[in-house]
Amino acid sequence: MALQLGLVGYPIQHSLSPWIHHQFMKQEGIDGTYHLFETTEDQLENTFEQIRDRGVDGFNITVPYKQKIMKFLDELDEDAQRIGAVNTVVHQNGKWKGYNTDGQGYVHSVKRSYPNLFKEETKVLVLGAGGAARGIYRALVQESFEKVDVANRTTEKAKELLDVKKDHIQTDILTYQAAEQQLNAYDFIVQTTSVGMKPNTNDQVISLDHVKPGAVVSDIVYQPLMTELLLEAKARGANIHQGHAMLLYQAQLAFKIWTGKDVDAEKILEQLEMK
Ligand code: SKM
Repeated sequence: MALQLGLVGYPIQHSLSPWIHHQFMKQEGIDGTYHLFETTEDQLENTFEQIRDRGVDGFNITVPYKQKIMKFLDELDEDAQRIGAVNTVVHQNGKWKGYNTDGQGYVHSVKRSYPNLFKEETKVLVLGAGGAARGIYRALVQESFEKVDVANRTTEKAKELLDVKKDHIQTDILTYQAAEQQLNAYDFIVQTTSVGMKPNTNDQVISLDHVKPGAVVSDIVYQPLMTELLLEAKARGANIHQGHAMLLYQAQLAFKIWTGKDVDAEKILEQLEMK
């Protein structure tokens, strides 16, 4: 039987996940399809039923449903439970089990380009507190950093992230305005929201007036690859980290969950960059 995979979210027509997973299937000689299940929130339950009826083997979930999908699942992997957000679901032994591969995929993508960032004294700022932020923050606090701050439009929402914090890590919760003012305190700034994604490519979550030259500014948005935020970062002498590598490595981990196969992701990184 052909493998059936897919993506649930809104909007998702821009997604490069179908391309990535079709490359992985080709590499492994697996016959299959990665569908797009674009859905509004009031149709989410119907979409899940459709996925069940079609005999889908596994799917990814993206904005804005990484938390909302959880109530439809039978089981959660320990890390996904802790994070409180799911981006990968597998159908196994008649049960739907949720995982989160965002954080690990993200950290791997940054380590590849900026291995020297991963030390105690690097001051980290996470922008956003949604589903992707939860996975990324959780992965970052497991690294060697001493301080990982979080800024969000509403600080109430950002405080919810603290339940995945590790004891030895310090985290200040800030508004975006406060973060803008003290931006030169950070060496590594991670943009985790969908602000700036197509079609709203002029949007930018914060201004980088006070960014420290030489800091690394990372954006998980990959459509476009060069967001307004990254353009400003570059113009101000910061280093940039683009979103496509995270997409690739979270997909590699998801593919392993679905098929048990270790695919070679490096092989398609350059092609992905050209997409
Ligand atoms: O977590 C990932 C998701 O698995 C796929 C995706 C996409 O295709 O744009 C984005 C991220 O949310």
